[in-house]
Amino acid sequence: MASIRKILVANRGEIALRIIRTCRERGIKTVAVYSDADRMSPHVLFADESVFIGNSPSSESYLVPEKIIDAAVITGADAIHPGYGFLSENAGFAKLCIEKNLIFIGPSPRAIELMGDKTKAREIITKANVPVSPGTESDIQNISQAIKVAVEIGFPVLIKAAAGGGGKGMRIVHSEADFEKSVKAARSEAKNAFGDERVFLEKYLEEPRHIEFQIFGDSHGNFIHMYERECSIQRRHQKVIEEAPSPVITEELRSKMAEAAIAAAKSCEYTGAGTVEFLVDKHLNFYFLEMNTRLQVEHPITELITGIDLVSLQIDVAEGKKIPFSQEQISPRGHAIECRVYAEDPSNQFLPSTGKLTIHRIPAGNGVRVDAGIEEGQEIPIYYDPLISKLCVHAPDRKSAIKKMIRALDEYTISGVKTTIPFCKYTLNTPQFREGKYDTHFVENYFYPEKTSVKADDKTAALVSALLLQNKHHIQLKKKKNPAGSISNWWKKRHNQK
Ligand code: MV4
Repeated sequence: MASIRKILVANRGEIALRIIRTCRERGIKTVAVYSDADRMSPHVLFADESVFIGNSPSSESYLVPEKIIDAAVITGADAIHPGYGFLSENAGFAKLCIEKNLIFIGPSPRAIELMGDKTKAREIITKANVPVSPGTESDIQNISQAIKVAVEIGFPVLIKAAAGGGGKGMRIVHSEADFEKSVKAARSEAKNAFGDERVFLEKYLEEPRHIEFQIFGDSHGNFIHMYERECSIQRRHQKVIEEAPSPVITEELRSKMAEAAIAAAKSCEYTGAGTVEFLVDKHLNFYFLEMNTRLQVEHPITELITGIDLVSLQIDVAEGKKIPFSQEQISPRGHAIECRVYAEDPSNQFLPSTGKLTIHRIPAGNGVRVDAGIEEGQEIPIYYDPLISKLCVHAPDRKSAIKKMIRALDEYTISGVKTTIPFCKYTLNTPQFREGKYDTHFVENYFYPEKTSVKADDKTAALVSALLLQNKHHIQLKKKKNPAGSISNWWKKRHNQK
């Protein structure tokens, strides 16, 4: 059993800070890596040591396996935590770590590879008796055969890239007439994006909800789940609001899906933290979508409802320890919501809003957790994901969690860039969200950007609201009819004495 003493964090921003914090608590030393654009970034200052790894574009720094490995070897790290994105789901990188005697904090290269190939994943998942949306058994070899399958399962169908995920190389096809040209378009998009033109076919589910299960495996063959997260509020295949537990699934469905998630994890002898994604239709049928072989952005809401530190458990499992509790000992408590605060303009198609974070005052208080990666005064680098922070709340029930989140969003002051905060406030106030009746098409169906547009620039708006708040207090004080000991009386007395 290896004892990890020093971890290189192969990431940046909030997730690098998140990982370093747990390392601190455990007395594990940390090494940060940074690109040119990140010379002054918080994760660099926060780690015990740091290594410069190259130019700002991630293709020349955070995505170069050799640079990360060299940094780990030079600093004498025993393990590498990849965070999410970048090299976290790169089987070749995980293999390279093992070859260099570094512990990769994540699953085996084989599990990453199996689940990364969506056709292979479909195959082994089907064998494990987990429901998948009906479709082709492997990638499309022959158009007329594929058309047969499409006719059999019925239109609309969805063409997906085998190397895909995140929506690239997908095409919805509504009729036989459009089929061949859609396959061609999807193939060329897939080839461009992944260097792999293989595509396959699935029945297209029209109004699905995206519900995912957090799972964990250890190297002793134990598997547990930590319940689900509802992630249907997305735009451009990027989640913005997540909550746990899901407001729609019944206890019966929850245990069926949990069982399927564990079966998926077992099917690839999964170790470490993983997420099994499902689509759930309006009749509450569920279908395996994909398995993410990493820690997810939205993991804090699972931490909030279970009280488990997922990064710490990842380290335990990477050290070869058994998961130190049983399934029965995990009991979810209350309700958690995450709002992702991106430097993006919701009134302009969620395009990145670049600039300097001139004011960044984060909310606090009972049941509020903010994982931020950028500090006031810092420029938001254009090279990476424009996530400023993840605002999470935890309350005894869903209603109070929504109220708490609205309070926290109101308290959050940002200026210098546009953010997704107005979008989150809007969404939390819609009847669809409040009643928990929303699916993955929420943004296109119910979001009208003009509802959140701010007329004045943000800085002026922040100043005006601060002044209005002050003024409220003045009015209250003046309204009181000379209460004994009031500030004004006290001041007058003092003044007259002089
Ligand atoms: C689907 C689907 C409907 N039916 N598969 C989107 C990203 C990629 N991971 C798979 N995706 C989808 N697969 C079938 N058979 C709809 C989507 C989809 C989606 C899924 C989850 C969350 C948001 C989404 C937005 C558009 C499409």
